[in-house]
Amino acid sequence: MTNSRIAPPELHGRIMGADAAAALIGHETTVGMSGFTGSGYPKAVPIALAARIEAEHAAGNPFCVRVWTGASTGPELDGALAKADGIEFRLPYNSDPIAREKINRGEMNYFDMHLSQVAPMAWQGFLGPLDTAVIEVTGITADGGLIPSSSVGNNKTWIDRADRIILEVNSWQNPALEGMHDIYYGTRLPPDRVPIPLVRPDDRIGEPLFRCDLDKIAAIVVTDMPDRNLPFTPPDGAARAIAGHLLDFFAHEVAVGRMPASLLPIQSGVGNIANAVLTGLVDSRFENMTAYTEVIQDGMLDLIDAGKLRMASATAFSLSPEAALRVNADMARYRDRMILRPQEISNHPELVRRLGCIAMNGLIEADIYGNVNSTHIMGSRIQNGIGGSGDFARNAFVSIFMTPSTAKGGTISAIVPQVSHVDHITQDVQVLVTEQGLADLRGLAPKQRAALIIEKCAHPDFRPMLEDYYARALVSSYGKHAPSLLTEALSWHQRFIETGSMRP
Ligand code: 0RQ
Repeated sequence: MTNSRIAPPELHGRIMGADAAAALIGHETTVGMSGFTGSGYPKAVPIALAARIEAEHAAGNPFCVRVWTGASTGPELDGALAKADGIEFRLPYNSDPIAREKINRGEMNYFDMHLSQVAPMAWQGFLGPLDTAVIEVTGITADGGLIPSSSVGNNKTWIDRADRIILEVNSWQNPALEGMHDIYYGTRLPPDRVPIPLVRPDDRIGEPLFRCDLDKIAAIVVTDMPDRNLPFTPPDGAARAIAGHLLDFFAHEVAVGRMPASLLPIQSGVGNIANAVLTGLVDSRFENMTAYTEVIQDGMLDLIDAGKLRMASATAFSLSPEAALRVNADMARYRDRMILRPQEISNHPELVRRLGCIAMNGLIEADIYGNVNSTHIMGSRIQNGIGGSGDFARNAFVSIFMTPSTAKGGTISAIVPQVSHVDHITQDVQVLVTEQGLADLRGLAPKQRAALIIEKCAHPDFRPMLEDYYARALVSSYGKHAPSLLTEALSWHQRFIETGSMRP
């Protein structure tokens, strides 16, 4: 079989169907797959593997695999394998609803990690060996380089570490992707680490292709399937209000000379609110902006098209189906404005600190002292995972968290006496924004933070309850540095679990 995207003739004999490729994957082995959000994940082999697992289970045979990826993936990977009860262990991030249910029922082990740390931890070795890499690529060049797809994620590490490689060559991906990527091969483990030579978001420090030992390629599967991301919902009133508060904040930071008129490199987290903020920037006065972030969403395309965003560095696209078609149809033009890098570089703490990123991430709840819970609903049900939010929040020039002030139809306050799970400690949360207002917490002591967060961020329906709690904590708390009534602090969550509402 031949395929114009697979240039080396010696590889043509390894082209096979997805079922034959999936048959190479063994029970209880570890599979490192490509994929970061709904971009660049393998689409045929995981489905074939899920069918094989279902057949094995029907025959009474146990079959499961350990799955490592870049981050979340699409339904053909996480959804199909979780539905087949085929995933025994998963890292480093999940947003698939079927997998989420299995995790929250205690049926799937999930190691939720800082995304910058996945590759270094894989190299440290304690995650165990990597048996098979299943990687989507755009093509294979004559000299054996792999042209990356619409996400880079941990692919470099999986290709280097796996004993055996299965490639999916997806002709849906535009060949003009070649040249957009920057694959850096200079990372080392201590004590051999050296500075990463990136000082501006648009620096290229690596190579456009993955290096690959062709002898390790066991199978090549040819596909023609689109990336699948969920569409963004149009910004609602709350999202527009949050965007408005942030634009005022940026204007203030520029006016007082803390940020240049082009701002600092933007990092924008996942979700509709983050996308709405980017959309808000389209009509702002800021020009010549850059992004140093994890994913390129629809809002960033709008900023590029409006001539506001000079360039965006990320590890993946995270585009709605409509925006993915838009990029795919005009890839050669976008290629000059975007760089996709390994996630250990897109999220690297050294680089985030050096560049001075403006980190903007979503949250589930924040408490009156500014601790943030990004992951666990009512303290124990995981929603997605910490993702890259920790990589950026701790190291940013300014770390912003944003949320509507209520959730679930107003039954839940996003501002609570005490978060039920902590992902980001107060020291990593410098600005908190809801549709009600923005609390600039920089330089404030705990009691000052509490007063400001309640005043600026809480919903008016919940503000009196928070004021009452805080006033009593000021009197009765064991210590008066960060006053807390320990037994009462989490009673709001318990009330929700018991009655379906935090309201009394
Ligand atoms: O659940 O769908 O069942 O109704 O949580 O909430 O409002 O859709 O919010 O899409 O902005 O996601 C923190 C999850 C916010 C996201 C989180 C319920 C709510 C809904 C989702 P339903 P929304 P968003 C990396 C950036 C961690 C990873 C990260 C996230 C569901 O931002 O995963 O930051 N962050 N990566 O109803 C109970 C509350 C709730 C609540 C929301 N207080 N209590 N349920 N929900 N608030 C860096 C990059 O560069 C990408």
